[in-house]
Amino acid sequence: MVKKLVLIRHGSSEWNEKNLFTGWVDVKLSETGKKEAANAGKLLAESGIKPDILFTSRLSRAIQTANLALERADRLFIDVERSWRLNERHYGDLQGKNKADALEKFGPELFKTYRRSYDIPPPVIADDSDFSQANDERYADLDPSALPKTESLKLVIDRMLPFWQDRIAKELIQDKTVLVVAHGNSLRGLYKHLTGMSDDSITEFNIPTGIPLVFELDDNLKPVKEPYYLDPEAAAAGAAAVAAQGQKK
Ligand code: DG2
Repeated sequence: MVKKLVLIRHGSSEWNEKNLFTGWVDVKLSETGKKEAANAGKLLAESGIKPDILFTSRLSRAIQTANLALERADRLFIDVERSWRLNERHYGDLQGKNKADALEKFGPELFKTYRRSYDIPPPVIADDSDFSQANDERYADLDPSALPKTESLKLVIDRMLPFWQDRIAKELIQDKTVLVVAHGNSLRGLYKHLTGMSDDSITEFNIPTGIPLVFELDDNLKPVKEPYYLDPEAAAAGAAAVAAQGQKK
């Protein structure tokens, strides 16, 4: 039996709209983002895909998106698990900074390296920064050495894989339809893992907000066909807008 995995990047957040690097900073959905989240639920319902279990990060923008989408799809009853391992990439010292300002400061090459290179993280964030998670109660259960101060995409994949293997893959193997609501970069990491996309190609790959991306997987959790968006046109426009971030204030 083909297994179904649906990935949704949360709807547009207040900081996406202000063009700020967000990472682990816990911002809420914007009004547009709430609409995108409900629309994701509508697309799911229209597709006939019925998630049995939801996995989200511990960040509000993903949780809000999942709730609004499942409400619209009339599936608020399904089981839910949240994990810091699905959190967005920790953006280090860039958290809270404007993307256009960063582009100006670093120049296009270093800006792209920090945003999209596979294994080069941005500078670390200081514990006393307003945007640090060093004393954030929601991570009090983590070993302090596991709490990131910056991350590359590679480091995101490293910390995500144990949760993929222990929890998400386990449910898929039992033929559950799985919904994962997370973030631009944590989902890029999962996409890379599932498709085997190269370190180079992933630098050009962007995920739009609020559009379900469906994987159909075989018994070994390998894609049986290209993953597809439930609204391909909107997804292409959304991905292009993400790629262009930094060019506007
Ligand atoms: C964005 C991604 O994460 O930004 O951390 O700023 O998906 O949680 O809004 P999200 C952030 P880019 O890597 O696309 O700049």
